[in-house]
Amino acid sequence: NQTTVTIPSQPYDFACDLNKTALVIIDMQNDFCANGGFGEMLGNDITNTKSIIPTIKQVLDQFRAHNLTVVHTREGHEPDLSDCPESKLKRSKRQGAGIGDSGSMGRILIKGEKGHAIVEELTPEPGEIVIDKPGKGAFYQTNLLEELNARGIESLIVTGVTTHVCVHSTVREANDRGFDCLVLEDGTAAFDEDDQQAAIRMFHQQGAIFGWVSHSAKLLEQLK
Ligand code: TIU
Repeated sequence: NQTTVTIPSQPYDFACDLNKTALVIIDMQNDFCANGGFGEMLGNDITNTKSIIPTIKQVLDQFRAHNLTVVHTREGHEPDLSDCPESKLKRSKRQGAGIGDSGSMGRILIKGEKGHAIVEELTPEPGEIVIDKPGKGAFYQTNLLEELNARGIESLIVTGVTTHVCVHSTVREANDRGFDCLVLEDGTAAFDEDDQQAAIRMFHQQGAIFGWVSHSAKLLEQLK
């Protein structure tokens, strides 16, 4: 039962079998997308990261309607910070509010706290894969590769935040593991528009060096 679709993309059309494709939603957590979260406490403007929630929801709804594979990731650490490298912790503290410190949504980037939770609109449903990751890339110290291999997944449609940090790290890791990645430009965001533009260009330059870039409408056209 093969359902191959072709999605107009940069630098050229992206083709995939939807039954071997997963929607990956990276770190759409309150800490990065909600007022009062870590992102905002660090002085970032969360307008852009918050604005992509409805776009991702539209794509998620279609993946759910077609019973396709969905992966959600969350960046975060154990309450005792045993899975947080000292180097990451030290650098986070230099910004004012650090990992594990208390904020208006509980302890920053700590599992179980409100800030760590995925924004309400995109709450995972039973049967969807939820990956808790201590790093920026979703493959590092997680079972994501095993989960994808178990389902025969070969291609990833990637969304989430932030484009230049966790989305980039994850797409680069996925490339080295043999996955084809399509990034949705309007389904990803960085706090800063220059970072967004640069990150998007880096995916598809040099003949899709890390993958393809398209827009949600072009994907949704194929999921009707
Ligand atoms: N999810 C993710 O991108 N984590 C970050 O720390 N991003 C920043 O842009 N800082």
